[in-house]
Amino acid sequence: MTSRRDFFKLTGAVAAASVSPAAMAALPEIVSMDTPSTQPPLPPSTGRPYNPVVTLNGWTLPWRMKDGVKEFHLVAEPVVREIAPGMKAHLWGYNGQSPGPTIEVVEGDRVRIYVTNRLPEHTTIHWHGQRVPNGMDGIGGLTQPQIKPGKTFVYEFIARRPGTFMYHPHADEMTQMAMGMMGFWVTHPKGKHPLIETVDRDFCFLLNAYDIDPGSATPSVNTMLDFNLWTWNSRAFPGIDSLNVRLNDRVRIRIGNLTMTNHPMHLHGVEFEVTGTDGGPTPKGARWPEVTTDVAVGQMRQIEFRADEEGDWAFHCHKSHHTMNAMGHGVPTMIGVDHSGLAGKIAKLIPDYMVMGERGMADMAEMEMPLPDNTLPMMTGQGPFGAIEMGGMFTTMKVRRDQKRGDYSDPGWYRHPPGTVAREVEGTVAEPVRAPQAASPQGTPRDVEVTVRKPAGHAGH
Ligand SMILES: [Cu+2]
Repeated sequence: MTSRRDFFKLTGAVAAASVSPAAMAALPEIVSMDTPSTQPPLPPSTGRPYNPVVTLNGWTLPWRMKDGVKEFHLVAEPVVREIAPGMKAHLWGYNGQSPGPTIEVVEGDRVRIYVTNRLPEHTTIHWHGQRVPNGMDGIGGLTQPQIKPGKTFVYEFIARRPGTFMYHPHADEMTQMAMGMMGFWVTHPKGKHPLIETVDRDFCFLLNAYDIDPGSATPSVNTMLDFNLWTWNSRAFPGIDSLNVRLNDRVRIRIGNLTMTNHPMHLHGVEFEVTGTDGGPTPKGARWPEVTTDVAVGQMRQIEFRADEEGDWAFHCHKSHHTMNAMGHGVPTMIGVDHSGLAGKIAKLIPDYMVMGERGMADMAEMEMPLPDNTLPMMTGQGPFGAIEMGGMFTTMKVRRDQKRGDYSDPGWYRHPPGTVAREVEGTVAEPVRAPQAASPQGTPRDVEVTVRKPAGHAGH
């Protein structure tokens, strides 16, 4: 992995009219990120020690210590975010990316966050879940004046409660969250905490969703439910990095949901417990084993487990439409419909015409069909055994015996021990023994054929 220094691009002076160059020089430097790939953890250089988190396809914002206060500088601005290779979205975010950088502090830290607004409209930041003085809660109009374009505001409070939090605007919220304005916040405990375990790896990311028409780059901000890109930290599979861990590591994954629907998050291979929410650590007697936990809108969940099974384990939202990308949601169900003859006739008129979904949709994932510019195939990704047929909120957790402590790099595909992979059975399969069937009133029973017929106009076309 490249060193942090290579990734950090210090940007020039801020064009804020409200702050003089002298005053601006007194603010913390603006640090910006220009890549959507997962950055290595940022160990604390000052203050109390902690085990830093790794933000999936994200990064942690450096701070400076000034007179015992941790100072951060967030810049709200338009950004270009690669959702996955082949598609870039025009979003709004912070410090070069959407979501913005993760902020990591320690319980009891006094923090000062400068917020410079480079958006075309006003904004604020709300510190979701945290104990703050009311005037620091970031609700435009209610607890503070809006931050106008070009202006810089400062927030200051003590991070009183350890836990898993997020930040987002509370100003023109529908637009600004639909455009990607959000970020993660972790407050580490200041010492041994009876309900917060020490873990070897601590991952975090936000669930978000966009409605971006194929061929375009800007989200539709008025969409209420019918989003077509389901993302983790504004990345869709195969753009989401894998979670790479060492065998027997204790792992924590922190997840926050800023979409408009719930996401049942499902991890293969192990059982986990929900050890905390944005409300704080879960009492031990209220924890139970799960393999799926629902993260409702505006909620955060942290799950923990021991990664004691080697392999490449799927980790995804269990809503099957949320593991699909933009292309394909408007396609009618064609299973069982016989296209023979028809395709040839249409192909004479439309050379690229392709029949879709006659035997299910898997054919589409295997033949990489041509797409409009700037969109993603519905089901995609190549694994060691072929097409993975996933998109959206999907990735893998790679558990390896030889992964080094503190090494978050991708170990490649799992090499299964001989005899441990599901395989084809040779030879013919005997017909099952069936109970004798009475002749149907219409005549002799014919071969079962699945035909799906939808009422006319059901697809809404
Ligand atoms: Cu989902």
